[in-house]
Amino acid sequence: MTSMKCHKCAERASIRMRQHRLALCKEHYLEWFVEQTERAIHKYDMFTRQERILVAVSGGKDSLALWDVLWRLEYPADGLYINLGIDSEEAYSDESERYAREFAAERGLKLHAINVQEMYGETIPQMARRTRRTSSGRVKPCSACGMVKRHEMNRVARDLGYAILATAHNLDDEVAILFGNVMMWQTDLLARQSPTLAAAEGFTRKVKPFCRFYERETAAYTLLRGIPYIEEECPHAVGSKQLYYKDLINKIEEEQPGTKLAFYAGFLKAKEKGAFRELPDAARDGELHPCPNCGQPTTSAGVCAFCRSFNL
Ligand code: Q46
Ligand code: ZN
Ligand code: ZN
Repeated sequence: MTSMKCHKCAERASIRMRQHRLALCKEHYLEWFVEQTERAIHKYDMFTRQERILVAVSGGKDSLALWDVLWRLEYPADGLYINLGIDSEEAYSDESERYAREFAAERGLKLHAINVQEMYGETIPQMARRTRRTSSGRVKPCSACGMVKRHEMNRVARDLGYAILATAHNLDDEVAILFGNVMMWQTDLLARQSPTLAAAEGFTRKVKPFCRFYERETAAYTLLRGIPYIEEECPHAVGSKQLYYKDLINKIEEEQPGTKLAFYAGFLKAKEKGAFRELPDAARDGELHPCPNCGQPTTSAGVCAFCRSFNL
């Protein structure tokens, strides 16, 4: 917080954003944040008010902020919560579900809640252990977790007829992903990293309306709106590459405010000009075809990785 004045009304500013050379009071910040979201929705052709949206909510600050903004903008957005069965001292998964449910109930919004253990007989850490996703004796459930979340989000969106799947990735997330993709020159992933990923071959359109917000901006929104959320991070995030990249990039941002946005916006501009195009099917690892068990698109021979992991 700062003693600067709001650029719009001369009240005391609640937040100063060096990267935008902007300081705003609470009221004008909340207004600005909603306007900026609406701008991103239009700029990247994400969706219209005629399309049904499914928001992936984790109970954390970003996803609840996204659902709140879409609700205030009167978009028809329902929520999807996936209980992964991740335990910790604070019972991470059950607690985060409670925040998601309370948020929905307070606003009269529809929340679809899924429990992975109830549906597939195992929690994510149990499945990761059984399929030997470990490193130096410790379970590393993140790859399994990512796969299950992608599978379930797509399944629910398709089964229930949602045109859009919205996730709350912010600029810090996107920049960390971009940095990782560039470090490994994963050109196929660079081709697909985008604020709007068109629907294709059994996949719902995926959008990231918060992709231009710094993490501290989404945090400030949630705080100033007084939205209760789970503050605890998933215990498995500790030591992840993503967090390591975020720390590195934050150090650069401190020295040179605006670096994150410039890095990401420059990437999107390069893509607009034709960089990192998606390869035609024939040049990929394998052609996409529906999994014979669950019907979702896969490039694996036989059943998809999700069905294989759960022995379905
Ligand atoms: S929830 Fe799942 Fe994350 Fe936890 S197990 Fe890893 S991927 S860290 S976003
Ligand atoms: Zn103001
Ligand atoms: Zn399958």
